[in-house]
This record gives sequence, structure tokens and C-alpha cells, in this order.
Amino acid sequence: MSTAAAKKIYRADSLSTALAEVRKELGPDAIILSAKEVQQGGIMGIGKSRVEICAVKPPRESKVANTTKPVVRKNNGLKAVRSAPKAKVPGRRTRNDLKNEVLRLRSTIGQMREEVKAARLESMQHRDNTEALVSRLNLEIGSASSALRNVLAEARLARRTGLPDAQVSVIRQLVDNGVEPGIAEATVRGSLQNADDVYLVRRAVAEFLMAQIRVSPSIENSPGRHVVAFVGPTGVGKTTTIAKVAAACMVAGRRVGMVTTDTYRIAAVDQLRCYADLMGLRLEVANSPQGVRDAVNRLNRCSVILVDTAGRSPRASVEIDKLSGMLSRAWISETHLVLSAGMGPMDLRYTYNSFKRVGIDKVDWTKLDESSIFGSIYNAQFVTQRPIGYLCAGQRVPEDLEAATPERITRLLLVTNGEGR
Ligand SMILES: Nc1nc2c(ncn2[C@@H]2O[C@H](COP(=O)(O)OP(=O)(O)OP(=O)(O)O)[C@@H](O)[C@H]2O)c(=O)[nH]1
Ligand SMILES: [Mg+2]
Repeated sequence: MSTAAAKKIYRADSLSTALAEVRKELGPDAIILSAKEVQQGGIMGIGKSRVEICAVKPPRESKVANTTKPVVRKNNGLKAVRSAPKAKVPGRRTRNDLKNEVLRLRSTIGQMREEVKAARLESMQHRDNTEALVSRLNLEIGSASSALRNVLAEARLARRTGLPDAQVSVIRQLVDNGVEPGIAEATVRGSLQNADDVYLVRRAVAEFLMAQIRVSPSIENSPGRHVVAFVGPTGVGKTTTIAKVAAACMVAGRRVGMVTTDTYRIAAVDQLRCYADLMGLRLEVANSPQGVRDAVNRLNRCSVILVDTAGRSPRASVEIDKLSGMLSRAWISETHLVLSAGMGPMDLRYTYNSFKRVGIDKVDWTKLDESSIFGSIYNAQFVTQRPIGYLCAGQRVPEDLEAATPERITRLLLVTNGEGR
């Protein structure tokens, strides 16, 4: 049987549409020679994917023999091939003829499968190459436009401030590190170094920062009795910080007790109890001003008492009022606001304004290890007018705790890409 004469190509958006066209033109017994996905039209080869079927009209004798030929299922349009119900085989077709026919059909099907596989592979490779090219181009465009943005921003800054390039460059560095632009400019101007040498300006700014940054002595190194409450938004690391501070105080030879007022969150008491048990400390649970006072009384032999509180959203003003009411009547000697280092300037202002009614004395910073910019630590000094207490750069208790120093914070601000961490 020669198929070359009647071979026709059909293209359509879907296999079922293409098959319908084949059947319409070549009849229901049309022989499908191949079916593959092809790209058509589009820009830069990113074309629309279509289905291409190569089919031939069955030769006349197949009218009789078509009952043993493969036919495409009519009901679902899939390429499934099946044998049609047996019809009477004319006497001249021998068993051998049939065997040969079956072998031929098997080989045709095998060939079709290979073609579909190859077509799929080709289209996948084509797509992969295009995607890789597009994403590389996107990256290049991204870094070129960010470089351009930086140059333009520095040029604008230089024009607006009239400062030499070296100072403008250090302002940009502080801003890139999350310092608010006004604060960054005031800091660089305050450093009184007009030299047009970035190294000299940076050194002058570093000295200025070290003189500016206010830190408070750590609890473990402060003599006297301390009842310290830790407050702040949810999940910033208050309880973990308390466990770290408790360990630091014990190492410093202080007698430590803990109180938790977080009876709100499930398992919050157990979380602190676990640390207390590990360190052999007493833990009291209280959830009223009188309860906290009683708990502090019961811990009267401790020189450091750390009070944990439930995390509150800065928007939950009713809860923050309740917290404020409880702590103001509970003989607390100092209150630390715990914040996460990745916080932006808007959130910082909003959060401090919400919590300041609790009476904040110091600000502790957690999750330095998760952040690549640290300007918020410096911004907070202007927003809160409060000294910095502890810095935490990890989840490990007690290792990931340090008392803030001006040198450390200066390094965080002047070393880029989070390397100061
Ligand atoms: N990466 C990192 N994770 C921290 C740090 N401090 C605390 N965490 C993790 O932050 C998660 C929350 O810590 P908690 O101490 O339970 O936070 P919290 O503020 O007490 O939470 P609430 O009581 O629910 O408001 C835990 O998985 C801690 O291990 C830190 O400095 N760095
Ligand atoms: Mg907690």
C-alpha cells in the first residue's frame, strides 16, 4: 500500500480539532501517520503551540480490510489506537497476511510514539533555552537598572545637599542599610568631615556614630535588684531572649527567677517552664497586677526577676492598654521593648507609638541573623529616644545574646550586605 500520494498535513489548536478535520476530509478510516506538537508564529520563536497531524486517506481495499486496521477512538479524541471489531476476513487474506499486517501496525505505532516523544523533547528544549535566555536577560536588565538608579539617586543627593561625592556616597550607604534618609544626612553632616575621600569620611562617620549611639549596661552586669518586663509584637523572640538573659545572669552569679504573664497563647507557659527546668530556676505564673506582685514577692530571694508577657499586635490597642495597666501596678523596675531587626521605618514608628504607653526603658533587637540591613536599630534611637539593650543573632539559648555596644552597631551600619552581622 502506498500512502505517499494521499499524505496530508493538518494543524489545529488541539488534537481533537485536528482529528475532526482529518475525519471530515479523509473519512472516519483515515490513517494517522504522525502527530506532534509544533510552534507557530509568535515573536523570537516564542510561538503558539499547535498540533500537527500527518494522515492519509485509506486505500480502497481497506474498505474491506479496515476492520483490522487501527482506528482512532471517536469518543475522546485521544491518540489511542485499537482494533475495530472483527469482520469477516475474505478468503484471500491468509494467516500470514494478518500476521504481517499486525507487525506493520505495531511498527507504525512504535514509530508514532517515537515521533511524539521527539517532538515533545524538542519543544521542551526550545522552551528551556528561551526561558533561560529570558531570565538571564531579566537579571542583567535588573542589575543595570539598579546601578542606574543608584547613580541617579547619588546625583540628585549631591545636587540637593551640595555635599562632596565622598559624603554623598556614605549617606547612600547608610540609606541602603535602612537608615532613614534625613537621619543619614544629619549623621554624615554631623561627622564634620568634608574631605573628598570616602575612606576618611567613613572613618569620621564611624567615630561620630560611636559617640552618638546609646546603649545600656546589661542586666547581668548591673548591680542591685531588677524586675524586668519584656514586651513587644508577637513572635519577635521575647521568651527566647528572656531565657538567654536568665542564663547570662546565672553565669554572672546572679540569683534569677522568672514570671510569665502569658497565659494567652497555648503552650507559652510550658515554653518558659522548659527553660526554667533546664536551668534549675523558679518560674511563677501570674496574669493580674496583684498576681505579678505576689509572684515577685515569692521570688524575693532573687536579684534578677524576668517577666515574660504575651506578644501583642501593635494594632491591638485594647490588649496593649491591659498590658500597660498590669505592668504599671506590678513593681516592674524596667521594661524592654523587643523588636526584630528587619523592621522597616514605618512599622518601627507605629510599633513604638503603640507600645510606648506601657512605659519603655530600653529596646532589645532580635533576629539580626535573619536581616541584611540594620538601619532600624539606629533609626529607633531617634524614634524612641531609648538606649539599646541586647542584640540577638540566632535561636540558640544562651549563645546568641550579646549586650549592645556602640562599636558593634557602628559596624552593622557601615558594613554592607549584612556582613557586619
Ligand atoms: N533567627 C532567629 N530566631 C529567633 C531569635 N530569637 C528568637 N527566635 C525564634 O523566634 C521564634 C519565636 O520566639 P519566641 O521567643 O517564642 O517569641 P515571642 O516573642 O516570645 O513570641 P510570642 O510570645 O508568641 O509573642 C522562635 O522560633 C525562636 O527560636 C533570633 O535572634 N534569631
Ligand atoms: Mg513568648
